[in-house]
Amino acid sequence: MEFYENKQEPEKAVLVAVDTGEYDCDASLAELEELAVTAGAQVIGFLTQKRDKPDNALFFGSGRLNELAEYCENNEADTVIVDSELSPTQQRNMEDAVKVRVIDRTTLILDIFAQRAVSNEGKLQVELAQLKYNLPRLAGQGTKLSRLGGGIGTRGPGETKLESDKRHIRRRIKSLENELEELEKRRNMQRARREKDRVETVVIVGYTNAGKSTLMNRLTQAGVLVEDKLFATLDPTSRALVLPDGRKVMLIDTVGFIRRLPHNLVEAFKSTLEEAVSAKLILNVCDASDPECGEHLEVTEKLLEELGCENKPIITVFNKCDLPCDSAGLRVPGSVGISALRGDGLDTLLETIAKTLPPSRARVKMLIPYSDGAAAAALRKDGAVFSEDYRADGLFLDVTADVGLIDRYSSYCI
Ligand SMILES: Nc1nc2c(ncn2[C@@H]2O[C@H](COP(=O)(O)OP(=O)(O)OP(=O)(O)O)[C@@H](O)[C@H]2O)c(=O)[nH]1
Ligand SMILES: [Mg+2]
Repeated sequence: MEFYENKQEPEKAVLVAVDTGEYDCDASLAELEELAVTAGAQVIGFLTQKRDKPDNALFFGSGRLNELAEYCENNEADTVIVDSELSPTQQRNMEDAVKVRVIDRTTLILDIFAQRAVSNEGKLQVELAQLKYNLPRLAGQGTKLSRLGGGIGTRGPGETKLESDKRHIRRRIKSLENELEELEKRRNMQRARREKDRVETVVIVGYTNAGKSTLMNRLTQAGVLVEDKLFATLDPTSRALVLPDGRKVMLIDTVGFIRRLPHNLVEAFKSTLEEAVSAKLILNVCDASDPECGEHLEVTEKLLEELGCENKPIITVFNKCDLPCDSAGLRVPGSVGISALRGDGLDTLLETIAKTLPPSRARVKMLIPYSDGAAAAALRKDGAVFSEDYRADGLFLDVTADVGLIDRYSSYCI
């Protein structure tokens, strides 16, 4: 078990990137730094190189790579973290040159997920993603470097340290897939039951650290863990929420998104993300105080599209409005500004949810006084009556009808 224990000293990491001009390299590196710190590293330096694309064999040009090796030696770096996905060859060559462990952005994100997984399903999903990512990268490993023991990228939720035997890994992948399939079946059954009971779901999605869990807690007292760290939430939490029009919905908090989210992770978390797909309404929460807010919204929208949610109603929620915000250029129709921390704007948000959520029906039991013939007539006409009974104190109805109609006669509900 000591394989997973953090060393006393934080790992000293150097962050590196090739600036191809494809995206804002500095912003991406700043995010990589947050990821590295979240994973427990201490960032001691940065090194970038402008190139059309990373070198196929070495990632950097050879001159720059030598500089990196020197920097690592002089500053006693433990790890180099690369802000893109490395091919197995690039990783091997870089490690040979810099003589410390080299990991890429995907491995780093997977490592954070591995540390944060709580539920059984979450752990299985992360382990599956890690094994699938590592499998093609094993050739040539088992060298001195990969035997250095723990550290970022080697932690996993499985029972053993991340395996290095391909045959064993393939077997484990198969068995994880089977287990996850079983869990997904159970999840689908729960969802089917909710749909049968006509419980509508509203899902909170958005970039990591946007304040999704804070909003969830504000609205439902769910007590979800909130942290100023990336990927505090992995497992979905759902709680009942009563809207201003009296409708009861299920609110779901989900795992956060990030740009260039590892594909394996999206795959592995598909069943969790299905919650978003099956929801009636999506709240896309973003951090309005973050200069990258527009980009974050785009990333989330693109991932939602990939999941097949493009035709669902979405409310864009600009959170952290208590902080100085410069999202003036980001006028999104129908959006709402809130501070989940202070509670500002929540009434407007709830009203917007009620307005946007398609009208729904509910099944209720009523006792209607014989004096109110109009109520009985309306419910019989527009609702679906399961059973009725002429009782001493009124007409008993077991009926499914629009919530608006039920609301009108809510005093008769029993
Ligand atoms: N100033 C301010 N801070 C906020 C607000 N809402 C959330 N935060 C802070 O933002 C940080 C992240 O909040 P979370 O609720 O954990 O964010 P999340 O979107 O659930 O993050 P992940 O689960 O990691 O994806 C915490 O430090 C919160 O206290 C807000 O309205 N204003
Ligand atoms: Mg959260």
